[in-house]
Amino acid sequence: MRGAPVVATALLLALTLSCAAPAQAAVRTYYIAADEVVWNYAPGGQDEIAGGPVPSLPPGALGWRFRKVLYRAYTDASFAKRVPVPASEAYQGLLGPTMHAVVGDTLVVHFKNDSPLPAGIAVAGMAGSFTAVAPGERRTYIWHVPASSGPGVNDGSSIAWRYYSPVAENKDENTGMVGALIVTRRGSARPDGTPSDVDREVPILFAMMDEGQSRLIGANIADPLLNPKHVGSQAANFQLANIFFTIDGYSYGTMPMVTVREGERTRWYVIVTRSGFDAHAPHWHGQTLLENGMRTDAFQVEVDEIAVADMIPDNPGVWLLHCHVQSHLMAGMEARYRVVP
Ligand SMILES: [Cu+2]
Repeated sequence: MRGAPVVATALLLALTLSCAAPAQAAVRTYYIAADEVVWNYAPGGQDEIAGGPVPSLPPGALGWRFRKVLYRAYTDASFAKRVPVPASEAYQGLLGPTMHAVVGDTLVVHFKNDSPLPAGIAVAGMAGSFTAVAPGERRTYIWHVPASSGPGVNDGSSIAWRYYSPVAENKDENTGMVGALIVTRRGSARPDGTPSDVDREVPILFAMMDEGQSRLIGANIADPLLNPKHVGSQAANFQLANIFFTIDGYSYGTMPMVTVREGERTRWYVIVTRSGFDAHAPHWHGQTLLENGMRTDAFQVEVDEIAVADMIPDNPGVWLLHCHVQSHLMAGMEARYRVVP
């Protein structure tokens, strides 16, 4: 009869574990709209790293500005007032608002489609049925966050998933619809869902944006303000000329700087779009990070992957963060971050 003590021990362990659970599962509610905006891949027109104006675009390019559809957070169901983006998060650019959940939570996303295209939200790593939401319509999505969507045994206290629109998936992403959901392990989260062993989270999108594959390419071609040279889709080099290599939608150092403090436990979530055809190689100058438990200052992130890397900045200054794939770097896939003492 060796079963009984084993069962009793298991029960005791289960009771101990459940009593040790520090917080109740929460319902986390977000109001997110798909908004049409005019996006500029190089606002200001200056190469903030090399100096001088950004390089001229090749023949066949429309310009630096394109209509896009971005996810943006609103304060409530009226969708009248946007959640303000603090200056410290201005770098997030075209990346959608970051959502947080803890394993066991329920995530409720009220979605309003203020774009001219059918669109919606799905979350990678999370089961759910999807139907496209027509322009002007709304839908509420509810996801229960299972352990199988949370950190694995070799992960830290949190991981990230992309959320996206799966109507015409790669085209939706090239149109601009992509954001991050961070899922924290139960027992490792603050009340707001952020991991308690991290002081600062920086989700960042390495994106090859292919405007020829945007669902708004027709509208962009037809707009003389955005396409002053009246480039047509049959123009020579059209496809390659309208690809932009960006970090959070910015090229040539035009991304507002990420600012972190010396000693601050900083977690970078490097999200690579799934519609690109190249891996990226983020490289941080000035500090090192731990990625997969290994010390590095650069690593490769494949198409459709998200890498998590932890940095404790110890070297104040303004530093480069760029892609080390040479053709991407030459095309402006570079940004800066600042470490303040
Ligand atoms: Cu790259």
